[in-house]
Amino acid sequence: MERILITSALPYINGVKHLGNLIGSQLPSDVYARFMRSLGFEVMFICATDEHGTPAELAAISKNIPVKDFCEEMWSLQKKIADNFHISFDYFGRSSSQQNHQLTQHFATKLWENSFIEEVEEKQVYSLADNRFLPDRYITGTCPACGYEKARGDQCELCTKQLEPTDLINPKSTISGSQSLEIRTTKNLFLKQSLLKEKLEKWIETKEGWPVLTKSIAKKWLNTKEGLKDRGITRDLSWGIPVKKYEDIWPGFEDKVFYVWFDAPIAYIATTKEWSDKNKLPDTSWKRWWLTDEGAENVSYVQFMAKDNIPFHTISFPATIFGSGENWKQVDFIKGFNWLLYEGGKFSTSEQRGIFMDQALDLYPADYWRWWLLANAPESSDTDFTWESFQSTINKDLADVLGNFISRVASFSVSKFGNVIPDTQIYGQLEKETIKKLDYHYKCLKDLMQNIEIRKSCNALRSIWVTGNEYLQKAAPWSILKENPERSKMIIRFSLNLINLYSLVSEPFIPFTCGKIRNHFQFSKVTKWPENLDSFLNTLGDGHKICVPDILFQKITDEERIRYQQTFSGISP
Ligand code: B3M
Ligand code: ZN
Repeated sequence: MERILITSALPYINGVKHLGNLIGSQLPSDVYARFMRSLGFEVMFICATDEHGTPAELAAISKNIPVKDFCEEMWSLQKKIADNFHISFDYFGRSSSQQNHQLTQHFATKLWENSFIEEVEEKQVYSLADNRFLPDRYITGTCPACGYEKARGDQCELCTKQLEPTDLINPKSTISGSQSLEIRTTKNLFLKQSLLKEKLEKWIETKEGWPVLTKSIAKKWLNTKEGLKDRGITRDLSWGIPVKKYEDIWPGFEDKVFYVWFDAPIAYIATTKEWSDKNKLPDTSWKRWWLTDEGAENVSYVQFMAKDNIPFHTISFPATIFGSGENWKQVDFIKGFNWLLYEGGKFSTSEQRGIFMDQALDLYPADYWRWWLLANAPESSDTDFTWESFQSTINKDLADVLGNFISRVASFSVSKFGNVIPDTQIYGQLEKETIKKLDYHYKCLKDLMQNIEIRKSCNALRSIWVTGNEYLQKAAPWSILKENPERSKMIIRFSLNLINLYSLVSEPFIPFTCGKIRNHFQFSKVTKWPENLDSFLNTLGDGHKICVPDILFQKITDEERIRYQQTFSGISP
């Protein structure tokens, strides 16, 4: 049987991520991993912090601690937050691991041996005050085209013109503000991905089922000069994976490290090795996921990411793998996401606009956020988080539909029949019709999840919940209690079986609540989703204990909504 390898784009280390980052990769990949596990697939779900590069160095400098310590701290924090959101990684590693050092250097060597790397002399901006080369986006100045004074060295944000740092008028370092900049010559290693154009093109052509968003971005990059330009894969920095190990091949690179986007995707593989090493497993256990001659030919590999990461995953990383000439597993399916906006604008770290993952958990349980984000996942276009939408979605879907059903069934049952379900008659016509409807939505849910259609899956799941409410309303066990107590009990038995079903099929989306429900009602452990709802909905019978659970979902009040709207609107710039 096929095995499923899932990677979530690696969150950058420089700070706590916001809700837009969460729905862009970690959360949808978690739902998919949980779903595939519940179909019985063997799943490997991998993520790690992306730790190298200038932003990490600068964040550490601003906190006045060594970058190594900063990363260590941030890794623990990011891991803790992911755990609190119930993201079920099989392993959450670090791109700075020894495993990634070795593997990145291994790939570079292979690429060199296969003539896909060359040394290139370049002119770059050096800041005397900062004592370092400045990446393009750390240089600001006046845009020669429109006169905007805060244009960055790679692009003017106002008129969107692509720039070279040397185009800027009055350039200065964004780090120190210093204007003592000079142009120095430096040499870097370049990956000659243009040589792999045909191979990449053919490979992408075979990906018929890729989402439109993924494929259109990949094609755009393949077919523009810019896209397949040979890329510098080393930098003049101290924090990163050193190139110097290969000084016999690359003299003069002693003070350079690999570019963060070169080593980050390699960390998907290295993190799986980290998992295997941590668990003291033999190398075969990670290789069977990643090498097609060691078992990975039976792996289906799915990546999750926000749209700005797609070019690196459809062009640069596949080029690295092809260029190595080795049998590494290439991705089979890329699920890309558009942006999540916050109340009509951008999430902004610097302006403290929007909600960050740690803050979110201080306000409401993880499942509230999970449900809203998944039900509104920015799949076909950008979507907007608004407090109004959050309040109404949670209050309606979770409190009124799901939560209310469960508490009504449990309270009625306990108050009329005591703490166990007594022997009841077999299901009647209405129950059979309800099973039919449920079956339809259940099949939709499974199909949609197989295709990783997150929003539509949420709709299907919601329909399953709604079907239960409609059933209960129609069956009205309270109104027939006197004249037909047996039927009333049967309705409750059926409803209790529905709760069992809900807690199973909602698990990928709201796992914490589902765990709570299963515990509370002492539902036995089901590891696999049922083939057939008919028999599953007959699982619980006489003698099954029930008691009334605490309120599962507190409603969000208008007062809360208004208060939080203000709190998170950001500081005025
Ligand atoms: N670190 C995501 C970002 O910060 C980036 C993903 C790397 S995946 C190999 O935009
Ligand atoms: Zn401009």
